[in-house]
Amino acid sequence: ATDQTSPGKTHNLRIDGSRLWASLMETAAFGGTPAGGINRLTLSPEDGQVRDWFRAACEAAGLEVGVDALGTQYALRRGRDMSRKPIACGSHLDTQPTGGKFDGILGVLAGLEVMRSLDDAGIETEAPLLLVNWTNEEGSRFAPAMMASAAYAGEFTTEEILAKRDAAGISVAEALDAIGCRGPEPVGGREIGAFVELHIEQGPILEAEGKTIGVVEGGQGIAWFDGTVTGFESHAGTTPMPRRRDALLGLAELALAVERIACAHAPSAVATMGEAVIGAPSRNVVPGQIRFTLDLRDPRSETLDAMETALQEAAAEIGTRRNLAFQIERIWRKEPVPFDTKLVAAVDAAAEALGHSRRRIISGAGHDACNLAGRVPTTMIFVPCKDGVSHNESESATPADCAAGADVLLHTLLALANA
Ligand code: HGY
Ligand code: MN
Ligand code: MN
Ligand code: MN
Repeated sequence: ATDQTSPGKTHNLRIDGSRLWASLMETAAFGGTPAGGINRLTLSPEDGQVRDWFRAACEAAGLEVGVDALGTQYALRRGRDMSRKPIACGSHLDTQPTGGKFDGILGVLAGLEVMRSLDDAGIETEAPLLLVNWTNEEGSRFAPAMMASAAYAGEFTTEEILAKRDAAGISVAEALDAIGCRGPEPVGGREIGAFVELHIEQGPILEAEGKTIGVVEGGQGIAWFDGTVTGFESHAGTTPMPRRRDALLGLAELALAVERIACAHAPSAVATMGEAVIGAPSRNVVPGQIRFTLDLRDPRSETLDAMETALQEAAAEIGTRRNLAFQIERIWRKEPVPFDTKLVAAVDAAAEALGHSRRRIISGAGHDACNLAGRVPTTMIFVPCKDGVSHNESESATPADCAAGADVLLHTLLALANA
């Protein structure tokens, strides 16, 4: 390759937006749903299919693909100076059960498109580049979310993660082996010089303000809880209302209390009771036990603390009044994380040079970048999604915005790799 690393030579380089869009639409078939969404839970057969597609596409683009003990895929593009740590990009290929075509996979396929475009232009970077598919970002099947990147960052041991089980009792180890994607590399074994993740915003701000690029300054804090509320099963026809210990009514009161707790810290705090499963449900039995989950978020740690205290107090008050037993345990907490200011500036400069409207923003969603930031210089790039909707089958984005995000990714990576 001719010496194409000098900035002037790459200034006008752009990714191939239609090739990126074609890859997004092609991979949407893996776990595609009749409503046009994607149901591709981590380590499901559909996840296995998209991983195979991804490996083949990386190899076709001349990348060297490695896999670690949690199935995370690393695709390396060699640079002129292989003594330097690679500049990485990527995201995740797994989705929520009611997922869409862009959450996670846009960051992975935009990274692939960057590699393809550099190849087409015969450009060699100084530092190597690395494209990563992190296992189980969504946390829907196996908690916590952003699991493999958390292990990479040293927050969990590989053994701890392999032992985690889903609702059907299947362990991460068994699920990895079921689709044959447990790799030989140790988790965290690869050095990364910097990590830049492109992602849809999954919120309404960029679209509402007519901005193309979100220059992400950090991620908010997250706290996850597992809870049970225990009352007493009894006959639907013969149990007078005042004598009932109805677990569902208690949980309903708690759900409304949690909404009030979040609104007390408006506009930033959010709270979600995303799962509630009645044990032994029956139309003519007063519910006696319910298992539920809670997800609390805010950009400030102190607010998360205050929300957790208020939650426990509300549960105690409802439990006493309704003669119910609440058991609520925090199973995961991710502190608010600031991204690397130099990298944030590099994204800003790339978006400016490309002439894209932009604004600084904090991520409401958790991302693998939020874990990487604990170990390597990290930042993110956002593009809008329609109506700010995500974790919904109707999730959508435009070809132009996806291409704009990928171009900002391309030029941010070039700036970092040739610095
Ligand atoms: O929950 C999250 O924020 C992430 O998108 N899984
Ligand atoms: Mn995501
Ligand atoms: Mn998601
Ligand atoms: Mn995420």
